[in-house]
Amino acid sequence: MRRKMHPQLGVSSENATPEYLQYLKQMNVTHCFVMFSNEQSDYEHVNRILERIRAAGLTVDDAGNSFLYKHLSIHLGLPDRDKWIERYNTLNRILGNAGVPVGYIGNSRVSHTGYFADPFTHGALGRTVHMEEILKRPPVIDPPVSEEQLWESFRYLLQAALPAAKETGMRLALHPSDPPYPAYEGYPSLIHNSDCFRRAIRMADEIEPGILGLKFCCGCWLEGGPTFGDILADLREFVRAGRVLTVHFRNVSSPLPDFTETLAEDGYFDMMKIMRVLVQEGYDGAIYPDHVFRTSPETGGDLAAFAYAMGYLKGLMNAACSETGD
Ligand SMILES: [Mn+2]
Repeated sequence: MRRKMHPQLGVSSENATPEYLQYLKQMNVTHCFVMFSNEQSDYEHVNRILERIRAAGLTVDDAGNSFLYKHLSIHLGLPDRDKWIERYNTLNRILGNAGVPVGYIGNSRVSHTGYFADPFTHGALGRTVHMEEILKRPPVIDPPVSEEQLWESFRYLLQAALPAAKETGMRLALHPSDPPYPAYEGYPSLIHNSDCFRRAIRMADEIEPGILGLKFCCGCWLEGGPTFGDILADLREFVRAGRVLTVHFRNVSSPLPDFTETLAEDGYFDMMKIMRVLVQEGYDGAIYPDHVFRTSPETGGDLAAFAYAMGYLKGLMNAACSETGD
């Protein structure tokens, strides 16, 4: 039997409790990522939390601090960016030295119109995007940043981040812009189609080859639809190139301009096709259900929503493996 991909769920520096770690164990989830808060991103806290998670039998695939790696000063090249890049790199060094093989890099903007119950959510609240509404929003920055300025800021970040990651053998995973629309809220999106990913990899490889990889977010690919790329062909290409560091396994109601996130089983794409590509290509990295509905705390809330999504993901994974005799 070939080594399978491993489903993962998230642990935060706040919820790394014995109860939560046991919940993961009881679902036979053996891998996780860890999100650190600003208060707990120093050497002592990071190592203490990683030890606690590992002592519970979990393997940490990837980790970071979303305040730092998503910092707008870094992405838009604002005057104070060096301070934030330094803090970001310090955390990556701590994580890399602690044996975390994958950190995060840049760009992961996430916007939405709101969380609503609609025919796609079965009464739960689902993340919804109406592009027309988002495009009416005022710019968050003045003067606006051009696409070339954004890419130059990304190159500047890569020049600092890649050598630091290389020191500890860490790789860095880049997520698409969400929604993957070329520009909104006053600045462009770095990754709004699969060619943007190819450009980012070329740029990174000129600085330090092989370190930049992808959070292959099926959700973003499907939000963009054909405008983003051919999800199955792109997935095959990036897996074969060894660039997929984690997969976000998520479905939506339709491509842009309007979508709601759905259960994996009833969005517009057949998620089994994605699973088959991953199994056929021998993908052995992390796979994560990504976003879930907001449901009532009285009936389990996030824990129930993630348990359902994880069970479904594992069912498809095992079905795809049996098809290929794995
Ligand atoms: Mn994602």
